[in-house]
Amino acid sequence: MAADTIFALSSGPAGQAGVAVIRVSGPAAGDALHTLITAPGRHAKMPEARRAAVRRLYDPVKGDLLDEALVLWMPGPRSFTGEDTTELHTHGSRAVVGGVLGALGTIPGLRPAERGEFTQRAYGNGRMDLTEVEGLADLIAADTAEQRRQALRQMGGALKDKYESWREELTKCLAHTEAVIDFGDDEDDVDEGAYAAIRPKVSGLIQELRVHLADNRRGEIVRNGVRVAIAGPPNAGKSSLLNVLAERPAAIVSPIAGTTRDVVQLQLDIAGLPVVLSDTAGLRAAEAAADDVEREGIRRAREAVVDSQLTIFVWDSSNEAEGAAALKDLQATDEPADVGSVILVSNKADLGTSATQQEPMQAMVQAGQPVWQLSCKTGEGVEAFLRHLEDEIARRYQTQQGQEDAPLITRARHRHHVQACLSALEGSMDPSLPMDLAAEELRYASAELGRITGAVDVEELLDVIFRDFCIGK
Ligand SMILES: Nc1nc2c(ncn2[C@@H]2O[C@H](COP(=O)(O)OP(=O)(O)OP(=O)(O)O)[C@@H](O)[C@H]2O)c(=O)[nH]1
Ligand SMILES: [Mg+2]
Repeated sequence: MAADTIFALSSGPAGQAGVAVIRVSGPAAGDALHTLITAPGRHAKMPEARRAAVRRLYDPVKGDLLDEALVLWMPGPRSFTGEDTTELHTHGSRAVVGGVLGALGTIPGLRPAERGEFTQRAYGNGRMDLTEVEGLADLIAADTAEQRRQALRQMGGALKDKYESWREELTKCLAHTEAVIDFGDDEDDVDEGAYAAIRPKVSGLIQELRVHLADNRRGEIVRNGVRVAIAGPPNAGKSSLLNVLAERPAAIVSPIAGTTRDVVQLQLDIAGLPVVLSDTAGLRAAEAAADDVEREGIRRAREAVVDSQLTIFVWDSSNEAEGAAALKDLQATDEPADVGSVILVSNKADLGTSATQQEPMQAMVQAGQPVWQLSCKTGEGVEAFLRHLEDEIARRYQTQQGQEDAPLITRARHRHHVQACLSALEGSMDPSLPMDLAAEELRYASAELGRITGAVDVEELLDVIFRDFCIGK
């Protein structure tokens, strides 16, 4: 256990809330509580462990009354950090919070906590593994319902359980190979025979890892946001559509073709998922662009499309030929947009209906893609399009029924180690490999899983992970 006792304001900034929560953790947490609740010249009784109690708090140096607060005394190891912990639910004003923090600072053995230090202690005391710590960080940062669901799953140990069960399985396999290596005789067929016994287990694991990796990066996308780009020829009404989605004039709209140049980005909550929506410069041939600035805008627009999970392709229904040329051009870029990831929008329906006679729209329509006829000006068709966009995002990224418990990879870090584990497992299956080398591969595979949960050397990682936290967590 850490020698010093730390304290911090764990709720938001002081002065903006009815209640503030101040946390104290470490060996002196009990004494600190006792000191604060003791009125000058009187004796105080500690509250019962894990029972909320109302107490007056006093400044131990000046004897001033600081607040009347709800206090909690949670002796370790049954606390968040695993250490003795005191929690003070005070009134939220600056004067109260400042007074209590100041008073705590005068108590010997106490010091203010660093960023993420409470959680780091929880991890250090084995209360959480690294994936649970990451889940907690995600929960604190969650903006949308799906992010919350995913973070709660991970914080509850769903990923940890998966990786630990795989590691246990590998440990059993290793025990088997080691027994054979230690006690087997020198005949050649011993190697192969012994490995044959665990071969089905390893190949089962390989299968599970492959399924785990083939997740379309859903967990990472839920965590970082679904990127949706609005693209199309100039003047089609892309910025108008962004404004409709944002419900405010976020981007400049004008009848001049080539108005938008920079990528205009905003965050939305669609179907409980964080969506990063980008409005982009109108796509037209480089020669047709007004100047270098517009050309750079077009380059960025293409980049935004390639980087996005979903593209809303917008054209002016009274000028379908221009839309067709831009779409064809976009599909011809190095990484052609996957047809299923494009939503076709024929805007300015008030000016006439798009017949979608042009290639490549026609081909997409024939392949079953709907075309959303709408008008940003009159609002017709907008409702139906919005509902479709929402359904599409929900279908791809919301947790579906029956998947509630399947933990997803939420960070590139996990993917890296799972991938390395898989490679090692595949390596161990090589029939020409002698038993001791196959065992070495299994050991390596197991260590890769241990790196995800923190069971195996991760010192250099800890700073990066805990830096994400705020002070007081
Ligand atoms: N009649 C009609 N005009 C529209 C509609 N939507 C947008 N406009 C007009 O079309 C013009 C271009 O709209 P923007 O939203 O700026 O188009 P854009 O695609 O962002 O254009 P660039 O940024 O230049 O590529 C503006 O004058 C809009 O008012 C619509 O549904 N019907
Ligand atoms: Mg625009």
